Amino acid sequence: MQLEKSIIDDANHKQQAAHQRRFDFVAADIKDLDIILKKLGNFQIAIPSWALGTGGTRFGRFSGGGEPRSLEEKIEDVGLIHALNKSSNSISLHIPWDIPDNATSVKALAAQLGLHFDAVNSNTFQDQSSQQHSYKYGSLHHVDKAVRKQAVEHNIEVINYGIELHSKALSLWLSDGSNFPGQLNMRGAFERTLKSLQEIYEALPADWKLWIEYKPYEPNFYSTTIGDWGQSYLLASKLGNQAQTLVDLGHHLQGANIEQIVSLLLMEGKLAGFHFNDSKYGDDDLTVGSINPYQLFLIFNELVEGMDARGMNHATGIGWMIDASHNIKDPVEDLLQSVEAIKIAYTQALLVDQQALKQAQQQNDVVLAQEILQHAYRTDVRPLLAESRLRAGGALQPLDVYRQQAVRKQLINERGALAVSTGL
Ligand code: LRH
Ligand code: MN
Ligand code: MN
Repeated sequence: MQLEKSIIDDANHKQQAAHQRRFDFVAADIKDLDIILKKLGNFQIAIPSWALGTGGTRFGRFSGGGEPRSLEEKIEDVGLIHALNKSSNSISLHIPWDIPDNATSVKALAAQLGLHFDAVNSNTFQDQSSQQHSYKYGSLHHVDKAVRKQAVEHNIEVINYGIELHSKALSLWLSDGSNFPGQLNMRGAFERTLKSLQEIYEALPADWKLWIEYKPYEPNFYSTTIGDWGQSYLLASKLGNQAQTLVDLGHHLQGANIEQIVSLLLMEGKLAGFHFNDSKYGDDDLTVGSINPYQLFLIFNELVEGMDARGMNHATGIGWMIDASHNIKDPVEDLLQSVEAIKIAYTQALLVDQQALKQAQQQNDVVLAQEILQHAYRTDVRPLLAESRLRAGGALQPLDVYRQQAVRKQLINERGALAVSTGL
C-alpha cells in the first residue's frame, strides 16, 4: 500500500496551528535556523530490510502480522516510512535474505517511491541449504581453504548484486570466533581473515567501500575474530583506502566510550558509518534513543565537531543506518521512532556552541563545558524536526498519521495476519 499525499496534508493542516506555536517558541532562540533546517532536511537514514519484520529472540518470535513477504513489499514499507518522515530514502539489503532477482523492476519500484539502495550486506553467519560447506567453525577465518573460498565467493556475489542496484558499499559482519580457549589460534584466524578480505577487496569497484563491522561476542562466547574497533581498524588499514570500520552501537562491552571511538575513527578517515540501535545489556537492538539518548547526542557532538573540522558534508560520506529490530513493537513504528531519535540527537549536536566549548576546554572550565553540552541536549528540538518534515512534504507527526490511518490493519488485510518477513 501507499499513503496518499493528501492524507498527510490533511493531517498536517489539523496540526498546523499547534505546530506553529511550538516552532516559533524554539526557533526564536536559534541563530542559524535556516542552516539547521536545511541540514536536517538533507539528513537521511537507511532502513535495513531485515528490520521490517518483527525481530525474534532465540526463545521465540511474535509477529504482529502484515509483514512484508517479498523484497518488493519490504521496499513498499520503506516507501511508507519515507512518505511520512522524508528522512529514510534508502534501503539496505541482506543477502541471501533478499535476493534481487529482477534488479531492473526492483530499482524502478524503489525510484517510484523516492528510494535508492544503501550498502549491501553479506551473510556467512548462517548456513543456506544450497551451500556446500558449513560455517559452523567460521567463514573467512576458517582453517579449511574450501570454506574460506566459498565465503569469499559469496561476498563477491553480493558485490555483484549491489552493482546492479547502484549500491556503493559492501557491509560485512562476521560471526567468526571461538567458544572455548584453545579452539583457535587467534593470530592464525586473524591472518586468514585478512587474506580472505584481500580477495574480496580486490573485487570492489573503484567507487565502492568495504565496511567492516566488529562485535565482541555472540554467537561466539570466548573470542570473536573481529571483536573490537582495533581489530576492524587494523584490517581496514592493511586493506587500503576503500576499507573502513563500521560502528554498531550495540557491539560494545558495557561502559565503552563509543563517542571516543567515533571521534578517532573519523579523525583517521576510517569511520565507515553506523548501525544505530540502543541497548542496556548487550546487542539488544532496541529502538534508537530508548535507553541512552545522551550517549547518542555525545556521539553526534563528536561527529558534528569532527566533520566540520575536516570540512565534511554531514549528509554524505558516512553510512547512516538503523540496525534495530524488535520482538514486541510494530516494526514500522519502531523505525519511525528510531529515525526521530537519530535526528533529535543530530539537531541537538548542531546547537552546541562549538566555539564556546573549545574555549571552556582551553581554560579547563569543566563546569562550563558540561553546561554548554547539556544546554543543547536539554533543548526540545522536536518542533524543528517537524518543520523540516513539513517543508519536505512529510508529516508533522508521522506516528500519529500511521496510527490514524490504521496502516498495520491495512497491511494485515493485504498480506495476511500470518505474513512473516525474512530476517533475524
Ligand atoms: C550482528 C548484526 C550485523 C548483521 C545484523 C543482522 O549482530 O548487527 O550487522 O548483519 O546484525
Ligand atoms: Mn549491525
Ligand atoms: Mn548486532
